[in-house]
Amino acid sequence: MGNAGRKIVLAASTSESSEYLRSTWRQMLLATLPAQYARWFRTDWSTEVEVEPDGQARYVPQGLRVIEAKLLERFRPEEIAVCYPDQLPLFVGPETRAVGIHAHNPLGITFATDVYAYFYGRHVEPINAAEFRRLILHPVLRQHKPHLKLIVGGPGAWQIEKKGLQDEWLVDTIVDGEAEDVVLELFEKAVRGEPLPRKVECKSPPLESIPPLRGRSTYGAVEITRGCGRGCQFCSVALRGGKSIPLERILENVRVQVEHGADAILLVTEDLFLYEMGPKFRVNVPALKRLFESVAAVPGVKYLGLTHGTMAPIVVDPTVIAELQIAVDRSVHTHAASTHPEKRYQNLFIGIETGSVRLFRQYMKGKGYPFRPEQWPDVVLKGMEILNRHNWFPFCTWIIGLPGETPDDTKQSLDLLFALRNAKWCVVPTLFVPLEDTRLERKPGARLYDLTDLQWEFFFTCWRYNLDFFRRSPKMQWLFSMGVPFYYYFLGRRLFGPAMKYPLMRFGHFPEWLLRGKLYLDFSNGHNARYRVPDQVPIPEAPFRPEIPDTEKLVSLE
Ligand code: B12
Ligand code: SF4
Repeated sequence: MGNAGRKIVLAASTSESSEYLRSTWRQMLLATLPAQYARWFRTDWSTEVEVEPDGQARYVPQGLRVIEAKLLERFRPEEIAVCYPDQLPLFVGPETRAVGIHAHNPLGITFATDVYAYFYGRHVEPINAAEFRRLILHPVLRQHKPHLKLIVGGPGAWQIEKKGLQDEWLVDTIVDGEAEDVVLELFEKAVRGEPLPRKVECKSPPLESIPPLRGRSTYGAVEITRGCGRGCQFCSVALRGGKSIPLERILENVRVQVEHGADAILLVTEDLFLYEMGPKFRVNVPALKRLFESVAAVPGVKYLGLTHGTMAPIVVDPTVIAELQIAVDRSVHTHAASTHPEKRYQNLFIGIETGSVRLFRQYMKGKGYPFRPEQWPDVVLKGMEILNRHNWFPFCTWIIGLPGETPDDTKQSLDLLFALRNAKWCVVPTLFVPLEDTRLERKPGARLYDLTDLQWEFFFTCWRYNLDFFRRSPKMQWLFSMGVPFYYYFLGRRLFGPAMKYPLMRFGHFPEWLLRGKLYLDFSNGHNARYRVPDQVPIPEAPFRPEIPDTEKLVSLE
């Protein structure tokens, strides 16, 4: 090929492609750790990726593989290359007409991301933002820009427009949403050198438009469902048309992953329990079991990983977790608290988002369906008990600062958090971010600098739990405890004021007698617990019908 370059080059940043230790949560850290101090955190692995002998990427995020597969319907394989930033000079040359870039979270401004980088100062950016910049500003793209079009797509592409960087970064087109039905026309135009629209808004494609994968995706990611239908107002995928991918297609995609060297498969979904579900979100246990067993049976598959799920289906039909035992047997994760003979546990990302019944009713009541909003705390507690009993230790997100959150709402979240103090889980507090294309897009985002003392207490109580549950050595706890006063007096107080002081002390394991009266939760003499795990959560006889924005596009509730 020499230096003539390929007609079409597709690229993703290394930090969004890396599958270090097959650990999804480690990659999530890259969205939060500050680039400037990356060496302190020993995150050299953030850019650890594997390159094929011809210089192409061994694995990239699944969304980019879908684009590659789509383009291969019209272009020859020799006309397309998929690579990481460092290999761009091998493929971008005088013949290149289009460069397509995947953006998962390019500026780190979605939820749970810049929050943590901000702890080191206002202008510190997360690692994946720095890595994306390294990709989009690569000198070879600038050198050949006069004859090529730069097209950016992916779930985080909106961030470039939001930050007004489209022109500075010379991006011709931002593709917003699922691109199957627009990508061929767009790239063909680019190849012909025709002008492109600045922005393309996509509609959910029919199932037939989603092509089988042709290459390996990061973590061996393979979609099993797309879309959701529960309609949470802060969520950008709430409006994606809901569909289950047919089992044969899933298995075909799994086989492609293995052929390209993957031994782990990540089953990608917005909600695991939507897979082949029945009417009214009824869980289809036999279909899920068949899916897991068939994927695990593909020769070469050693590990199974999962992305997202919701609590309500687990409480409606707890047998689903017991029936999916294979998910634990084939998990890559281990923890001393697991009762599995090999100490394995399975992970599922679950959005709890709030303990306030009022906020739950206002913004996300479909998440708890068929339970009523006032049953949400019980659903969370019961769901967690069922999960933990079967060695599923979920990673849960919780949103601080939803629009209109009052001190009473925060107290309700703290009460629910307190009731979960002995759970086996990880809880990630995030700040509300008004995502584009959501019903809350015009609401103000929450800011770390404005957190109340109750919100700080919530934030650091979460991290105290995580530290206690995941700390592998007493030395680590000791280091954190020592670091707390240093951080507070040298940086924290200056950046965020005194509201964080006592919550931070709880995080640092200061004695409870010092904190009594200063914080809402009292860990020493038994906080007056508002919630306990219920024996059962009754399913309402006449479940309410959540208001969902555009029912036609979504999974049917009837
Ligand atoms: C798997 C996954 C992960 C995995 C693996 C990610 C990876 N690097 O491969 C893990 C767990 C590591 C992860 C991490 C994070 N994730 Co994530 N992740 C997902 C998930 C569940 C599936 C992604 C996927 O494969 N989808 C299927 C493919 C086909 O869809 P797609 O990627 O959107 O691709 C389509 C279009 O975007 C477009 N497209 C994609 N690429 C390109 C390129 C071009 C050139 C074009 C034209 C079009 C195009 O066409 C594709 C086909 O329709 C999605 C939710 C979802 N269901 O999409 C969240 C999601 C993308 N993640 C999200 C977030 C917030 C994160 C984190 C920032 C979380 C955090 N706070 O720590 C981190 C960031 C990681 C990092 N390094 O920066 C958000 C993005 C929100 C937003 N709109 O900004 C989502 C939407 C989840 C959500 N419910 O909100 N994630
Ligand atoms: S349950 Fe809510 S937050 Fe989760 S994917 Fe569905 S709409 Fe989004």
